[in-house]
Amino acid sequence: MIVPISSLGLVLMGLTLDACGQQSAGSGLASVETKEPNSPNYKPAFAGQTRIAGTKTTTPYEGKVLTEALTSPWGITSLPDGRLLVTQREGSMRIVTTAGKVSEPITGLPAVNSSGQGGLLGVRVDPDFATNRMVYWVFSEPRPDGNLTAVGKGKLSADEKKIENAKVIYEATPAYKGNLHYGGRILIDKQGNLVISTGERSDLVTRPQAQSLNSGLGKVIRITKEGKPASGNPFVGQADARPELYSYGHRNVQSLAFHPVTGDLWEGEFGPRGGDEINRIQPGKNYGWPTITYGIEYSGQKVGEGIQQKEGLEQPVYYWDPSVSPSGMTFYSANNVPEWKNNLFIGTLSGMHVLRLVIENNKVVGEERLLSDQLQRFRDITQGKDGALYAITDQGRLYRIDKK
Ligand SMILES: [Ca+2]
Repeated sequence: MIVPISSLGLVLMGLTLDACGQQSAGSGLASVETKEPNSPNYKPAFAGQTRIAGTKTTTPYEGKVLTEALTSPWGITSLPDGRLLVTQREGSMRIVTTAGKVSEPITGLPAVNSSGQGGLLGVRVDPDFATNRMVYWVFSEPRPDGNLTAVGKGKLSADEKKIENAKVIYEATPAYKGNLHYGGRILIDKQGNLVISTGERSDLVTRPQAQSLNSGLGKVIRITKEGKPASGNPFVGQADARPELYSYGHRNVQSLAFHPVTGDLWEGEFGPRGGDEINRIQPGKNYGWPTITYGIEYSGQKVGEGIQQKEGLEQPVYYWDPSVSPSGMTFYSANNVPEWKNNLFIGTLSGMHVLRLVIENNKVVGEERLLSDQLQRFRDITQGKDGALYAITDQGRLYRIDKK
């Protein structure tokens, strides 16, 4: 099924002159957000931190559904041959071709707790996968005292039917009896370390641990492929701090991506009612939750003191109110659609679109919402070996998003 997105009307809008009469690719249109904020009294820390000007892709492109046969897919990544490895939340993986052919479930993974937001989550393959066939994944691990975000690794068998010698290499303790806010993304950095995101488990009782350097909750974590703290981590040698921590003060991090030019680590996390954020992560820094936030409690109450800025706490590069629920994200580094180069693409859940952010000098200068007409909860997105974007949805679809 082919869903045409671009039209002549959109092309013309993309060339609209802004109020100053200057043609601008990123600042010519009204903000894509038209709904009232939950917190109209919360003011951004700097111009352009929210509700930036809209932008429109002028290159004709399409979002094509390749399959609808996936079951709650959560993470997607490319294999060296261009096929896609996809996790399913219930605890299995599938290999999908770019023609949409779906393999039988790959078994052999450790048990997952798939209640609530838990299950088999993010996935990456080793940079040397072609020779070692190693796979790394994040999951919610059942434990006698609750459950927690954990990291596993194992070898994809030659027949691609199972993961062999699966091993749990890291556990973001403490465990907790809940089923929300596991984080769950994973990247492999240039040094070959695993960069993992966790969540603060949502409840008021665990939330303060996002600020604790002696807890795995609400963090970005950087470990070796053996699960040990990576060398160069910011808190190595500091008393009462865990050496595997990379940044802290996070709520529930389902977005991680490296910028293709600067190499910086970018992160996205859910706020409560409003306050979803994009951050540029620097090692050792405190990203504020729950001390500062642009969101409010689901009840409508303020969070903590109800402050949005504080000395020593990092401001998000960008935030949304109301929420869009940013999940998986990727920077676009291909040439298929030149105007997308180095843009950030984010799958949104409650927003039900693929979000495109144009970023210049570490600031957001334009926002676009793609595939809104599909009414899908976009869980993760990755760039394929062919330079197309591939996105999975909670409803079980895999999309290819590319030039027509
Ligand atoms: Ca924050």
